Amino acid sequence: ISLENDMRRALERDEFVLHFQPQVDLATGQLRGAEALVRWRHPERGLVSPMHFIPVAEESGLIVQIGECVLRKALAQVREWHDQGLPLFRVSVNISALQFRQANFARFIETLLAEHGVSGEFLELELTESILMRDVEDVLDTLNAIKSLGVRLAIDDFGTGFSCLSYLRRFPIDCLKIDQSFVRNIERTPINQSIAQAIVALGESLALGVIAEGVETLSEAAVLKGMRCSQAQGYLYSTPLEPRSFARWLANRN
Ligand code: G
Ligand code: G
Ligand code: MN
Ligand code: NA
Repeated sequence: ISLENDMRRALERDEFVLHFQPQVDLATGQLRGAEALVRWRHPERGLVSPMHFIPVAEESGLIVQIGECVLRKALAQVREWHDQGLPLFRVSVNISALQFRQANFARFIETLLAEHGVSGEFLELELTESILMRDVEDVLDTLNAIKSLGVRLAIDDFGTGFSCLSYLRRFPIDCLKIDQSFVRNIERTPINQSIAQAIVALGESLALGVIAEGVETLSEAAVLKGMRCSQAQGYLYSTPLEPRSFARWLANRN
């Protein structure tokens, strides 16, 4: 059985689950949001990483259905956490190019928010630079329509794509995510320090939030804090957690 057919069946059998990784304020350590990361709870192979199926899902087009399933689950989880009285925070969802380019993508987001009774301010979409670089006028329309719902827009893996920075002027972006390759060993890697510093400065001057990804050590966090990078995400704070562990993680910190 091909991986593609296996994934179709997984959608029918509801085998995709979300884990959530905390995003914290670097200065105070307070929770600021959570990134939703999909996993496949495979009946024989156990928990399968998205690295092993997202590329095939993108090639086959199945990423559209998987991405819809991820958005539904993320919003259902926000609803559930709200109902359980957890402190409110935003959930970030990774969006693939094919998914973003679906006709009426913004309308789809609007419908999902309404269905789950979740306000747009509790959702952030993580887009890659490659999504933004094609069909600029269409992209701009979609971004504006999404923004009008109150949803936040972040650029994932910032600095790794082939972008021209001028798109930051035109597109209603809220946040840059410093790719983890620039964060790794930043305390003893001058080039990474220079790049991260440049992204923080760019964020400051354009009034964008900046979050460092893949922060693993206290020394990496200290350097980023020294640069006045505002937020961080990474194993130093927590790995991605299943929802119940996430709630426990949050309870233990407050
Ligand atoms: O979660 P990590 O744990 O292994 O994720 C690996 C890769 O898969 C990352 O590049 C991440 O952005 C991507 N990824 C994780 N969840 C999703 C998702 O729901 N949709 C898309 N398109 N990519 C995802
Ligand atoms: O492409 P994107 O940035 O969405 O992917 C996030 C990926 O990074 C996921 O695979 C997630 O599990 C992983 N990740 C999150 N925090 C860390 C970290 O501190 N170190 C490493 N090596 N990976 C991390
Ligand atoms: Mn991401
Ligand atoms: Na990233």
